[in-house]
Amino acid sequence: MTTSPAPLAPHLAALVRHDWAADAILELLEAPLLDLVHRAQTVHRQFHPENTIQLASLLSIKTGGCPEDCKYCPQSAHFQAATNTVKEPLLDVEAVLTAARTARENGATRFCMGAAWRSAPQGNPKGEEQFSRVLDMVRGVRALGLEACATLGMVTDAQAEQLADAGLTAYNHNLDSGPNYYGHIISTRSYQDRLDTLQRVRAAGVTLCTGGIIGMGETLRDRAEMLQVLSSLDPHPESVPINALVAVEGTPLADRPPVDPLELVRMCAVARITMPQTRVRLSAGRMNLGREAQILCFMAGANSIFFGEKLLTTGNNDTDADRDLIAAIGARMLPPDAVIPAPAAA
Ligand code: SAM
Ligand code: DTB
Ligand code: SF4
Repeated sequence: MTTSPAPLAPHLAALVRHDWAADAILELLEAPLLDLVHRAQTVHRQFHPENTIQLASLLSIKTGGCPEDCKYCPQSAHFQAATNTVKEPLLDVEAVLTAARTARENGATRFCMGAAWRSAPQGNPKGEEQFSRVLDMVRGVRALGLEACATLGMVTDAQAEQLADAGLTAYNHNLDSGPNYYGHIISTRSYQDRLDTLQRVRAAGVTLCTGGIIGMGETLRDRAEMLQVLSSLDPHPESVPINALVAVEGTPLADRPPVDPLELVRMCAVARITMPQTRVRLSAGRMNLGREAQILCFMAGANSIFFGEKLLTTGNNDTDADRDLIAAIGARMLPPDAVIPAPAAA
């Protein structure tokens, strides 16, 4: 049975808006940093338990050979000859569940499975077998008491419903950038394709995890426009990953300069202000941040990180260092009983 959340008090409901203008968001992105962080933290404390950080673990369940041409991505077949990515077919269910058990033992409450597909497989016996394997992975991860997230590219209505029936908590499908910059980064699908998939997943009753990447050469306005689109979704995405580009050798964006950590702080803060109830996840690029910059991101409203020494194909922060950081600021990991309940009556 799905339980609807209690209605918000009027003063809080007024903060949850779907009509943010890109200009107003741009003004926030340009505001004095301390004002911005103060405002974001004020919003944060009205909607979220303080000092609590969710750990999400990632696993690449199918690696490389993707037909899309996302210029940042080491898994695109267009650039793979020049990157060091090793292609891996879809993993077995048991291998995935072993990784999920380890993630749970380490304190993760969400387990995210990423596949380098343009769209989830279907339409022939091999595709059907692969998709049903993914459904088994989802059931297995949920049976461990973890939130299950999957990112498989585009899905049909029927696939979204099957994922919901299997108990999938969240579907990750990033908008990556603002609608006007998107075409500079990806040519093999449109922004509208992304929005359509999000709509299908939402209609099936699965929560949305959708965010973007900074540091790809976009302007501040492009970032504002991305946050405008995200905050116009009604309801807001339940989780928004904020990634800084991991500039991978062999990809067209390999030479992009590193993102200034304060830019990530600003993005987290503005995501928090414009989407007060959302889990804001400080995602890729965290290895380039010192402890203080990460703490500023938490001050700004980030309340989740990817935990584990690997993202999909690239490295992530050392797990002991992450545990020490959480302990040093007196925070706690989101407890297992705060896991989002199964979305549909499975
Ligand atoms: N193929 C599926 C898709 O694109 O939705 C799922 C996997 S894809 C690798 C998931 C997300 O990872 C992308 O949407 C992008 O936002 C992020 N990502 C990929 N490579 C990245 C990089 N080098 N730096 C930062 N984020 C990256
Ligand atoms: C998201 O927004 N970031 C994660 C997750 N969702 C799937 C992926 C980051 C990938 C970074 C590059 C890599 O490791 O291949
Ligand atoms: Fe990489 Fe996903 Fe783009 Fe494929 S669709 S190239 S896996 S980001």
